[in-house]
Amino acid sequence: MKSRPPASAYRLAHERYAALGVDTDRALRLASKIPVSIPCWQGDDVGGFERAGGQKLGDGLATFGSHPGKARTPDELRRDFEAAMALIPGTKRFNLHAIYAEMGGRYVDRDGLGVEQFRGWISWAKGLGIGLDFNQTYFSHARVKDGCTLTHPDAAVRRFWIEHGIRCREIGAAIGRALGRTCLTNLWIPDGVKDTPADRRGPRERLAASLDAIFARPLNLRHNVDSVEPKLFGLGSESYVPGSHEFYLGYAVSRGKLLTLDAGHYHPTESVADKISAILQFLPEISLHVSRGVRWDSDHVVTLTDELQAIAQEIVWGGYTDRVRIGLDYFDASINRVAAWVIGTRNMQKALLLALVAPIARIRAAEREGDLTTRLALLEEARTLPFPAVWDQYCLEAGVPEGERWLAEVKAYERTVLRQRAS
Ligand code: RNT
Ligand code: ZN
Repeated sequence: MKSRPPASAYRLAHERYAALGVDTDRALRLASKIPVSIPCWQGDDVGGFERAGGQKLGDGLATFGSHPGKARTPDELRRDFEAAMALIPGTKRFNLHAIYAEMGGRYVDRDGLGVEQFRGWISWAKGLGIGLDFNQTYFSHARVKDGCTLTHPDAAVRRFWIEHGIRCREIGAAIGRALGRTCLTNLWIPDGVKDTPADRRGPRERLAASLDAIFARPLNLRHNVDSVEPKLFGLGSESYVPGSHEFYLGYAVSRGKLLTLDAGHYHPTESVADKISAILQFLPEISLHVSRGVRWDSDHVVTLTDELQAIAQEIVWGGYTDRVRIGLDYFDASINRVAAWVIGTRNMQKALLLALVAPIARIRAAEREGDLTTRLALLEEARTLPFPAVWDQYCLEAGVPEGERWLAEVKAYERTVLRQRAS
């Protein structure tokens, strides 16, 4: 699709940015190398393929909407993602959950999963030249008891889920080894209670012990790295979540694990962007679930908000691109799911590119000199520099449609593929 020569709009933008000391050609090169991990679960409303027809979503997560054409099989999901990939510039990874196991006609429960159930995904990813990430699935299952898994008072419940945790790390390591790219295996549990608990200590002690059992075996860090994901509250866990931010921050720092900051998991006025440089004083690496919280939901499609821009600025301006594993986390069943992938991921990449072309050297110089007026003035001017021409150039160089031209392709895919799927 490299159909056109660099637009004159880009040449003008290049000059305009150069006047502020910014090299947009360099920014384009850097942006294209920052990987973004795209959630497989946006493609089928977090259903997975454990059983034909998908698993009923539950245990703290919910999707709304019934846009036609959701993927019903791994092949459909792969095909849909390839359609999205063709419209997304930059380096992409695909983020799997354990429920996306391919059973091949023989059901295996979560405590029995192994790499065999993920070979199809591995060879597909290899063919596309992309990396994979992985997640334990601690929801949508009968062994989630009273909304709890690793913190449950019943040792048999905990044992089942500890085994699942162990299996998934090993799958992650096998994925990383096979693809030659480190897999991030991320652990989130829905455990929590609806109303005020009488014991906040017990579940946290059990969680720490369960996690230690899951992580007991050291794995080659070139193959797999583990991350733990805190949450403030969830559906049905409004009053108490043992795996809170403080809990997992302490756990990650003391055990040398990554921490996953999900942008939808905090108080609405709390800035995830601000946490990045704080936590990176004490952890070598973190991972992100870039998301968008709306009232009580934490998983709306990522849009180009100030918060998203602030996150990208912290990563880029802080010099942290190799210490933050950027992943997205959202699921919306009310719009075309391929479009949801494209919109959310392109927004993440726009935010990264925006941060890369900001005249940060000038802004920081002003700050160092105590010229706070110039700092504010330039931060505000940076918002309306001719960024669209730079973004379009980025898309053209990546061979994907610029501007809104991707939408026509998604609409065509909806007509010819998605609407042909019987619901
Ligand atoms: C839930 C967590 C978790 C999930 C995915 C599906 O609140 O954010 O990351 O969204 O694993
Ligand atoms: Zn998340």
